[in-house]
Formats: sequence, structure tokens, C-alpha cells
Amino acid sequence: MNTLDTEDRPEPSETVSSRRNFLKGSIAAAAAPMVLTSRESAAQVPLFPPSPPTQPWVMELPPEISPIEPVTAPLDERAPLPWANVGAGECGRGDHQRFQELCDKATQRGTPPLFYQLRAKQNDNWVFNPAYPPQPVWGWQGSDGQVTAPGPTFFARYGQPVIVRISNELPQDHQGFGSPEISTHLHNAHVPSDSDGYPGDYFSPNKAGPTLTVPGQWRDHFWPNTYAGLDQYGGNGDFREALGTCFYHDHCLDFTAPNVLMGQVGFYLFFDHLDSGDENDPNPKALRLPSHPYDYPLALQDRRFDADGRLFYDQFSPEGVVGDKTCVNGVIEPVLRVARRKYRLRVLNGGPSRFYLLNLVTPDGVGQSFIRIASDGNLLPQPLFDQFSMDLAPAERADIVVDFSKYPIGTELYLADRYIQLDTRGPAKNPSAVPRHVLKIVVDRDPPEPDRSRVPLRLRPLPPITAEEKTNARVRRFVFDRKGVLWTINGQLFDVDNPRVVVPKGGAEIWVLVNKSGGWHHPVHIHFEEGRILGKWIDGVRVPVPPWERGRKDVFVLQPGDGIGTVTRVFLRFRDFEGKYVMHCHNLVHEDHAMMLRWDIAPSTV
Ligand SMILES: [Cu+2]
Repeated sequence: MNTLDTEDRPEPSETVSSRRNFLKGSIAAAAAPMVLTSRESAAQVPLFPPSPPTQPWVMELPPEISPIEPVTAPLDERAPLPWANVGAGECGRGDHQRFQELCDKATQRGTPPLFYQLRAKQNDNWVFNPAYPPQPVWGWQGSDGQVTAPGPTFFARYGQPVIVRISNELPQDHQGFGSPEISTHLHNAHVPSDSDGYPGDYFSPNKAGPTLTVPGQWRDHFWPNTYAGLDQYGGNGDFREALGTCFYHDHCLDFTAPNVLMGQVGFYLFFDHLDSGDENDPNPKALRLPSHPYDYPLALQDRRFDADGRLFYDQFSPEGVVGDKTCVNGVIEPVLRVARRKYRLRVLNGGPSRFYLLNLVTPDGVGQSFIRIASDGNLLPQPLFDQFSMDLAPAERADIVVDFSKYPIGTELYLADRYIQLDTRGPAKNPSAVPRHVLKIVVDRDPPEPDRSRVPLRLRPLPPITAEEKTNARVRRFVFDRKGVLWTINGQLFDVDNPRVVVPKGGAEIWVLVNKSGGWHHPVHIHFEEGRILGKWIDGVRVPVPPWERGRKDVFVLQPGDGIGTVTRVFLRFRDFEGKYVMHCHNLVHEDHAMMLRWDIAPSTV
């Protein structure tokens, strides 16, 4: 395969490979971290000056979101193909797996594949807050022509595949942090390897990642919107494996954190016959959860700004920069106006590094209850009533239902964070007594129609795991640690070209995730299929798995222990597709500094 090695990449990528090589060298050379605070130190010292003051509660979020619309697929030489159309400007990706089969099946069902265009573009005049100057972000342009960061939200339906043509129109002469090559990952969706946004699959008009053959202006992603278990369940998959709240984000090798900070994130919501997105659905099986426009995604992202109010980041520091401002859907301290009725709020920690302990509070700090219905985008088997907080590590999601009908018009509430976090190692043990408000919610109207939505006592059942499956599962152990100034898994850095683990297609395994890096939290994300936590141990003592972690998850938060460390056992299946995937720390700073592992699904020999 004619690959372009990272060593061949021109500026700014040469800087990267030099950085990587420099840091690799420093592992052997440096017995102790050079620029870092001691990893054993529990002290939290701010490494960077705080962001300048902002003007809170001035910017308004739109009262409802508008999903991206599909467009007509071109019928000319740029028509979507299962293989890379390099002659028409596509980068040299792998062939789409099961493309014809899944598209034909969907067409027979009366839901033929949809085609979308998503263009990564710079918006020169993004306003994070009125106190800061308009400045460039790397957003997405969808069907409405606006370039926004986060990008447009997809409403996807299980059983109806999509082909998303992502074009890279970012300024290729970019200076500063971030690198204008992209590889877009649809977080944990059941997606074939060629469309998973593998870190080595980054592309631009003149650069190709090491796992692509040639550069290109654009790239088609085949997202089949299929449940896991295609081959076991008559080609349709297992509806118990559905995702709901999902997001797409850049996964470019070495540059995920700065590229995500620059804006390369957007929501992707899945619906099916149960979670149908219609609270008036006459289908008796439909859950009828609060639906659009009362279904609202909220992406929280930590960012830091310099003295002039410009986005700041140090991409060469293996400790990165923790943001002290929390953007909600791209703006700081915005207002969301809601009607007096139930809402489904889909809260995403979009990273890169901050953890949140979120409460819904009155202006004088009184906690308000809500119902939690999903973790990491997966509906729980039963709703959790009377919840007051959500603990969200980078990439974790919580779907909650809040009933605003109990508040009079004019009520003001806040979504507030109570974690204290001064660096990227994770939050301090004791949360703050004083909540930090990140979003103001104003109950400002009665709904125009009666609220027929509900939260049923049963949501989505969990797929069973048999005792036999657990007994037969191969067990692998992965230790997340630190070596010199970089981050490692089982003592090794990320190797983009070679799998460290090869699993058989159709198999099931137990992965034991161990955190020995004293003081550092690692929210570990395993691509492809959701896992189930079988058990957790802190310093050798088994601890209960909280109810919101007892469903399917794709992020496993490895907290630090005070002694020998923490252990989480996860049951995973690997079905339907083949090829390369990754497991990595979703503290994007750790990911960029090599805490990532390539694992491949090999064809089943059975
Ligand atoms: Cu980490």
C-alpha cells in the first residue's frame, strides 16, 4: 500500500512527528517528568492564567434545534461508491464493508439510504461570549449554509443507512494550534472500520494519514445505522443494542484535542421504533419520551482563553490545558428558554479534559430533581427517578427528563458544575460547595399543545450475557500508566500501523482495565460495541457499580486509587464488521500523547 508516513508530512505535521520523536526519546532519557507537576502530588496548581471575565446570560441558545437535511446524491462521476473514488477527489480510504447488502436491504424496506454533505470549514467570526472578540473556529457547514461549532445535529433512524460526504475545506495554511487534517469518528456507533474515523485515516487535499493511500478533498463515510448483532438476528441486528445520543468528532492522530477545541464536534441522534422521536406515536411499543422540539442536546466543552479573550491551547504539553470556561453548544454562559412541560435534555461532556458534577439548581442553590433515562447514549432498562446529579467524564453522556411544568412562568434555574479541576489530571476529591453555573434555563411560556410525552417504567431491555459466554470469554488486561512524559497502555505508546490485539469476528471477551497512574483519571473509550461493567475494584476492594453504569456504556472511567490502583472489568462483543479500531483515553490530551491502542477484528474462522 502506498502510504504517506507521518515523517513525510510537511508543516505543521513535521512539527508533530518531531514532537512525537522528541517525546519518545524523552521516555528513555527522563526518569522524571520534565515539565510536569509530580504525578504523585495531590496538590492542584493552576498552570495557566485564568480566562478573562465573561458576560454571563446574554447569549441565547435557539429554542429548538434544526436537524441537518439530506441532499440528493450526485448522479455524475461523484456518485457515492463502495470503494474510494480517488479520480473524483476522494481520499484513498478502504472499501465500505457490506455496503451493497445493507443499502439494498434498506431500499427493500422502503427506507433507502440518505446522502448528506458535511463540510469542515473555518468560521472567522465565532462569538464565544460578548466579552471576547469574534475569532476563528473550525465548524461544520450543513444543509442550512451556516458554519457552526458544534456542527449540525443528525436525526438518524435505525435501518436507514446514510452516506455522509465530509469535505475538508479548512485553511491548509493554518498557523497556531490544531492541524487542518481530519478523520471524523461517529462515537461508538456500530460502524465499519473504513468509516470509523480511525486516527491514521486523516485527510486533507494534500495530506493523507498513514492508513490511507492518497490525499483527497473529501471522504464518504458509510454509517449504516444498524444495531449490533446483524449476523445473529436475521440481518437486522438486536434492537437492545441501540444507541440514542451519539456525537461525531475529529479523531486526527496527535491532534484530536486541539481540533475538537477548534470546533470539530456535532450531535448524531439515533431513533427507532421504541425511541421513535415522536411523543404522540400511536405505536403501543413506542416509549413516547419528550420529542423534538422538546428534545434538546447540550454539549459541554471546556476551553481556556488568553488575556485578549482568544482561545488558548498548548498542544505540545502532554498535560494539555484544562479549560476554566465551559461552552454550552459553543458559547459561554448562555440562556435556554423552555416551555412549562417535560423536556429531554441530552448532556454530553465534549471534553477535551474537564470532568463535571452537574446539578440543576435554583438561583439560591437548591437542587432540583430530574429523571435519568440514559447513560452514554444508551437508554437504561428502567428510568432512575429523583436524581440530583450527573457525574460526566469526557465523552460520557446523560439523557435526563426534566419536568418544567412544576415551575411558574419566570422561573430561573441553572445547570451547575461542582467539581474543582485545576489541571488535566481530573477533579479534586471534594466537590465545591458553591456551584459554578454553566447554563441558565428560563421557564418562559406555556406550551402551545398538551404535553403527551411520558417516561415509562421500562425503557430498553439489556441484551443478556450468559454464564457460558462469560466463562468462555478470553480475558485481556490493559494497564493505563505513564512513562516519562507520555501516556501508555501496557507500557507502550500508540502504534497506528500495527494492531496490539486481534479479536475474532463474532467473539466476546472480558477486558480488564487497570489504572495505576496515581492521581490521574482516565475515561477509557473502546470503539465499536458498547461494553458492560462486570465489576469494579478500588485499591483491591470491590465497589458497587452505580445504577447509571449498569447499562451499556462506551466510556469506562478509571479513577485513581490511593494505593494499588483501580480495576474495571468489561464484557465486550465484536460483531458484524472487520478491521481496525482503537481503545484510548478520552481525556483527549492523553489520547494525543499516545494513550491509545489499535485493536483489529479479524474474520471469523468458524
Ligand atoms: Cu487519561
